Order: sequence, then C-alpha cells, then structure tokens
Amino acid sequence: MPTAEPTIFERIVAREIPATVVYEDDRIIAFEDIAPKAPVHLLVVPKTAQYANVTELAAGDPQLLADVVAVAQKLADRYAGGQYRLIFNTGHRVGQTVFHVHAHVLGGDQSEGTLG
Ligand code: D5M
Repeated sequence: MPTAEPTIFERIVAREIPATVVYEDDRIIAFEDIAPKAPVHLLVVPKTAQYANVTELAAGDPQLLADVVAVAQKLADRYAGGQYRLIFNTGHRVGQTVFHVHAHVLGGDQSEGTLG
C-alpha cells in the first residue's frame, strides 16, 4: 500500500523544516503561523499524523483534544492576555489546507472585525 506524503506539519515535527516553536511536549507541538491572520496567531498541533481533522481527533483520542485546548489556553495566557479564538478548519471548502488536525489560536486586539 502506498504511504501518504507527509504533511507540512509532520515535517515540522521531524524538524525537516523550520518553525518558530512556542510549546512542545511528547504529544503536542505549537508554533507561529507562517501567514498570521491576527496579532497573535499560533497553531497547536498533535504530533501524530493519525487525525486529519478535529472530528476524527475527538472520536479517536478525546484526551488529546482536551490537551490541545489546554495548551491553547496556556499560550493565550502567555501571549494574548488569555483572550482568544480557537478555530479548527474542517474541509477544503472552508479553507483547510493541511489535513493534519491543528487548532488556530488567534489573539490580540481584533475588535475592528472578527468572524461572526
Ligand atoms: O491552516 C493551515 C495553516 O498552516 C495556515 O494558516 C498556514 C499555516 N502554515 C503552512 N505552512 C506553514 C509553515 N511552514 N509554518 C507555519 N505555518 C504554516 P488550515 O486550517 O489548514 O488552512
């Protein structure tokens, strides 16, 4: 069976390509988004490539999803005064480009305009 190409996030986990890493433990890595959409824009990424999106992660490893949320809160506390949006794009039609589950943590002053 052919193996899928590694995603860009697997390559960041493997340190094959650089990223500005702001958090890491044995199961999760977080780094700055390369194309920030807010004053603070971080990605919190489970290291496993097993889950393409948050629905799969919630079904397959709910504790890991809870840990992703806890890391997002910790980083928002550190970098964004504890206020943030947490976004999981799910599907290419809404803009998902990397099919390795990741949480966008968006913080900083966005009072001039946000989603919804
Ligand atoms: O989010 C995928 C996100 O990944 C998007 O906001 C850009 C970001 N990205 C892509 N390549 C890199 C690298 N090399 N470093 C940091 N961030 C990166 P999605 O929800 O799939 O659209």
